[in-house]
Amino acid sequence: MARSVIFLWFVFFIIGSIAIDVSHDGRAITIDGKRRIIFSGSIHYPRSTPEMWPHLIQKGKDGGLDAIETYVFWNAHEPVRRQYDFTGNLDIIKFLKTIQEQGLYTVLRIGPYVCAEWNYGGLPVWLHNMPGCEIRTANDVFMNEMKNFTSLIIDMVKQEKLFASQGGNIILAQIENEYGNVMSVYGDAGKAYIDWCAKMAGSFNTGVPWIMCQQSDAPEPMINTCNGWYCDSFTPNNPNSPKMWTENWTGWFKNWGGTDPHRTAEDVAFAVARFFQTGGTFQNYYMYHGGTNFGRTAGGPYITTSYDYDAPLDEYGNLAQPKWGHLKQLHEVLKSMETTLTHGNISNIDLGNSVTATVYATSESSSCFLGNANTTTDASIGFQGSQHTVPAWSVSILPDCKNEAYNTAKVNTQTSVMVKKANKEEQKPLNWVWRTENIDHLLLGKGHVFANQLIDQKRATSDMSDYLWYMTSVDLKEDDPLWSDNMTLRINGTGHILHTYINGEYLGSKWATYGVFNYHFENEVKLKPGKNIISLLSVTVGLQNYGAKYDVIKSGIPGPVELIGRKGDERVVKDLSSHKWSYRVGLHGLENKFFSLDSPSASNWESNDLPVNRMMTWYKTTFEAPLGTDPIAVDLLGMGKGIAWVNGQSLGRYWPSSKAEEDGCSNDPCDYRGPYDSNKCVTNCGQPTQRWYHVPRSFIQDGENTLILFEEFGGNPSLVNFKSIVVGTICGNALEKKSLELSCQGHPISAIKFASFGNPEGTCGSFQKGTCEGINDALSILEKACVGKESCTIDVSEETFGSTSCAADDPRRLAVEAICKI
Ligand SMILES: *[C@@H]1O[C@H](CO)[C@@H](O)[C@H](O)[C@H]1NC(C)=O
Ligand SMILES: *[C@@H]1O[C@H](CO)[C@@H](O)[C@H](O)[C@H]1NC(C)=O
Ligand SMILES: *[C@@H]1O[C@H](CO)[C@@H](O)[C@H](O)[C@H]1NC(C)=O
Ligand SMILES: *[C@@H]1O[C@H](CO)[C@@H](O)[C@H](O)[C@H]1NC(C)=O
Ligand SMILES: *[C@@H]1O[C@H](CO)[C@@H](O)[C@H](O)[C@H]1NC(C)=O
Ligand SMILES: CC(=O)N[C@H]1CO[C@H](CO)[C@@H](O)[C@@H]1O
Repeated sequence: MARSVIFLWFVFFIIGSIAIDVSHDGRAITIDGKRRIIFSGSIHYPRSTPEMWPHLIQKGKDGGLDAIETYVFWNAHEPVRRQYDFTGNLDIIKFLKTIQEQGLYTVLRIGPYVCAEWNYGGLPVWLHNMPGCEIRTANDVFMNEMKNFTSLIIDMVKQEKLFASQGGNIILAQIENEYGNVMSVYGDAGKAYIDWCAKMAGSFNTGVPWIMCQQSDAPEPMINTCNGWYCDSFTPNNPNSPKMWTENWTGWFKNWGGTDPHRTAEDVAFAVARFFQTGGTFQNYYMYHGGTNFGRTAGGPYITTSYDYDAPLDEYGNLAQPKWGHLKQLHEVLKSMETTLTHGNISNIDLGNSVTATVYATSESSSCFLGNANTTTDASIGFQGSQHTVPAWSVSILPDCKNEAYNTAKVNTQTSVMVKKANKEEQKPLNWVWRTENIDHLLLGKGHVFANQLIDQKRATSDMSDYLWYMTSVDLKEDDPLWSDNMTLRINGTGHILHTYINGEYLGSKWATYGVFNYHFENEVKLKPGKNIISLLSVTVGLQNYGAKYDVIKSGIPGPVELIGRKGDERVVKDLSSHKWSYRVGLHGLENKFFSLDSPSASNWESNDLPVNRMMTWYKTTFEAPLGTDPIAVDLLGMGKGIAWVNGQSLGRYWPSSKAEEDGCSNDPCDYRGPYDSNKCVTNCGQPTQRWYHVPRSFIQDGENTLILFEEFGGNPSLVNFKSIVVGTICGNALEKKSLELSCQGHPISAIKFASFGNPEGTCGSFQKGTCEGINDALSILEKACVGKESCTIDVSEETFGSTSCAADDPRRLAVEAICKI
């Protein structure tokens, strides 16, 4: 017994440490000498929870991914210089091991600049505040810190033997990120910096190739890679580098005031298929699971708390169908062609009107693509003895060059319509208690720090809080040239949000919007003779994460702050910018952890006279969590803007009073044809930008739970409620000869609402019978096969549904709408 245990341990030890050789040639990444097609998907560990990781990664694996890609988030791990946090959802080693346990590879994009709509692009603000530091250029202070953090991560990973060269699963690593987009602004120092990055990365001896994305001059042996919505026309800068796509944007992110972006499954599949048609061999979905910007991690400014990204897995971790399934089928087909795609001779045949055939031929077999990039016209192509219809903006894949195994525009996967389900216990309204955010001493102008200038908010707060008070006083005599009955306070701010108070009275607020860097606050003020106190609360909503020298873009109030007096036509302007200003970082309630259940001041809440629409107010309630395992969201409709916590854990910023722009949505179904951009196929116009906030199951306990809200703008909590997110309806619309899988993702199918085999019309929710139909009763066939089951698979064929009178050239389809039991 003992001996066999030792023996097993020995075998495990040997297997566990067998080095995997990762290299590349001009065609592909090679793993142990074999050229590979690699599908990868981005999942950022801090945007979910350790409890969610195994499920997300499993769903990626089921969807046909070979690898998970993540950035490393420096400012999360080192919030204060040399003080590290690798706990909870920042436990990167645990995340990497979870990927390894599922048998997938990892692509580790260390950056450490990451962009990613992440606060300040992932760089710590203390770095910006270090004397003499210049970020992302040949600057010793910066490079020393970057090297220090990068070495730390590499050491941690090596310690756990996670690089493929050590027997682990990390096959590629990335240094810097999209620097090529901004490098010219940095001049020669930029070039020196990127060369230094390459040299430093090489010096780590990780034994795996390094990549640089969007870096057309990536120095050897770095592989330069492409990011974008399409990368078919990308060519690496070295014939020995394979064609790799590190960011295929599966959708887009959302900003406060913006609409919900959607990128169709057909268009994502088209982009991927074209990439492989044109010689690509490594492809990563950005994002595969977008997730949630918990706490203060959202970048921007003005990136929302939800980072759903319209990715194949939605924010809550559910399969976003049909995207997930349509891509899974694409991966299967391309994988079946791995040998021809990575070894075959490539020949292209231009068929005109933007139609191209591509043949990958080895001596044993060949595989073909028929790509139609024409945005409006379907193509009818006679190719190698058979006839093919290739819809506009689609690619047909013919693994044997004869039979179409997949077309990017023909979706044979179910569509899932998600619903929010109320739970029984929660029908009764929540009981709220409240307390005031105490700002009295700030309205009196009493801060902690003084300066005779306006300080950049990043510098004053080191980004430890969204909130910074700027306070000053103005002594006015009635004979002051400024004095008049009609005075104005004018402030040039970058915000992102400003609340102003004069002599203890609220005066007004102002904020900019996404993509706009400045606002001008201008309000009439009533001043009094003698001392007047001006208190300004400046609030950041995620620091800039992108652009050349994005790091020095000012936050807070750069000034000028001016008082303007008017006497008749005469204007007197008094600039207060270099007055004596006093500062205070943060809020009283945040400092005293009102959101924490074990804070010493946790008991001082009031239950009477619940205020509504009152600024600077804390609210607290208890709730029973919805039972079961379905994901949970809290509806914050009615609230203004603030921060939400469940059982002391931050859900992130909320801002339901921010409405998405009115224009840009259309009632017409989204046309997948033509180049995508983030303004295409948007929804949610005129609605709250984000009304629902993810409450991870792991934040919840059995029995009573606590929700605490800090309301900055003023809101009404009476509508707040919790729901679980489940699949409500599923629709299928599959072509003959395909098999259609229907699944309610963890719940049984309770009824079939519609089923027809033939030429049914309409879309999910409005299917109608067409002019021809199979003679067997499709509805009862589906009922028999599916009702009561969690999933079922239907063979879409005449054998199943009987003969039809459909015209021979009219492709027959099965349309189904089924209801899930929720
Ligand atoms: C990082 O800097 C600290 C000093 O601040 C030093 O002790 C440590 O060795 C450095 N780490 C590396 C990997 O250079
Ligand atoms: C698309 O097809 C139409 C009709 O054949 C043709 O007129 C047009 O030039 C094509 N467009 C492109 C970009 O090839
Ligand atoms: C690929 O092309 C080369 C050069 O034209 C030729 O020598 C080789 O035999 C071809 N291989 C196959 C499998 O067709
Ligand atoms: C104060 O001056 C502004 C700017 O000239 C003007 O628009 C406003 O009507 C004036 N208000 C009063 C009360 O006179
Ligand atoms: C307002 O502040 C921004 C950012 O510092 C600056 O670029 C701009 O010139 C200022 N505007 C005025 C009117 O001073
Ligand atoms: C150039 C650019 O915007 N790059 C970004 C592309 O995609 C995501 C946006 O979601 C960013 O993380 C990239 O850095």
